Amino acid sequence: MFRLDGKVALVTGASYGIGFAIAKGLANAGAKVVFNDIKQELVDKGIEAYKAEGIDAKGYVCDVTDEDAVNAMVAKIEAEVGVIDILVNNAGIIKRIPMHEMTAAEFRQVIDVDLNAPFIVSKAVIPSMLKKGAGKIINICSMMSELGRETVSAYAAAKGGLKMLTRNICSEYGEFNIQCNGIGPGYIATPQTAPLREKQPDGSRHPFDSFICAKTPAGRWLDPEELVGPAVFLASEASNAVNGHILYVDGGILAYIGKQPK
Ligand code: NAP
Ligand code: GCO
Repeated sequence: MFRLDGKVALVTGASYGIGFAIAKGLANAGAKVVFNDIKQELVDKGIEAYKAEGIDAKGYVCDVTDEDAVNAMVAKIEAEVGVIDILVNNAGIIKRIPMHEMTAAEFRQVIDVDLNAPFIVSKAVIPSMLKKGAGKIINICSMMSELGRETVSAYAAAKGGLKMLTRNICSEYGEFNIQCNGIGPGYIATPQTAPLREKQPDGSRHPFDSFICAKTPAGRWLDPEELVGPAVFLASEASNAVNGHILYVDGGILAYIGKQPK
C-alpha cells in the first residue's frame, strides 16, 4: 500500500533541498516525478541530479506565484506525462527581518510564494483529480505553522495559513476522495537554513545551531531524507483515511521544552 507505481507526482521547487529529497523518495516508491523551478539553469541542474540517482524526472521552468504560468505548466504536464495524482507544494522562501523593519512588499513576497502559490497550484490540479476521483495534496508546512520566533513574521503567517488551507482543502474535497495533508518539518539542513548553521568568525558554532540542537530531543538538525517516509505515506493509499492532518517531522521539537543549558 506504500507503492506509487503508475502515479504522476509534481513536486514544486524540487531542484534541490527538501523538494529534491521528497521527489527522489516518491520516484523510488514508483511514481513518475515532475518538478519545477524558477530558473532554467536550476531545472537543468535538477534533471542531472535526478539522473545521477537513476531517476528520469521531467523538469519545467515555472514561477509558482504566476497563475498563468502554473496553469500552462499543469496543462503541459498533463499532455506530456499524464494527470497529476500527487502534488507536493514544497516551493518556499523565507525572509528573516525584524517585523518593524520589514517592508510590506517583503511581507507580501513571502506570503505570495509560501501561501498564495500553494493555493494557485492546488487549484490548478484539483479539476483533474475530481475527474479521476482521487488525488493527494501534501503541503510543506513548518514549525512556524505552530510557533513564532523573532524575524520570521511573514513566514509564520504564511505557514500558519498553509496549515488552515490544508484543512480547508480536506474539508471541501474529502468527499471526492482527495486527501490534503501537511508535513511540518523541524529544522532541516538545507540551503534555506545554511545561514543559521554557519560557523562564527572565531570558528565556534552559530548560536542558533546550538539553540536548535537544545530544542530538539535528538540534539541535532534533521536531514531532508528523513522526510521521505512521511511523504511516501501521505502520497500513498496507506493514508487514504488521513485527511487535514499536519504530520510534524520535527524530531520531537513541539513536544519538548528544551535542554537546560549547562
Ligand atoms: P530551499 O533550499 O530554499 O529550496 C526552496 C526551493 O523552492 C528552491 O528550489 C527554490 O528555487 C524554490 N522556489 C522558491 N521560490 C519559488 C517560486 N516562486 N517558484 C518556483 N520555485 C521556487 O528550501 P528548503 O529548505 O528545501 O525548503 C523547502 C520547503 O520546506 C519550503 O516550503 C520551506 O519553507 C519548508 N521548510 C523548510 C525547513 C528547513 O528547515 N529547511 C523546515 C520546515 C519547512 P530557487 O532556488 O530558484 O529560488
Ligand atoms: C527559521 C528557519 C525555520 C525553518 C523551518 C522550521 O528561520 O526559523 O528557517 O523557519 O525553515 O520552517 O520548521
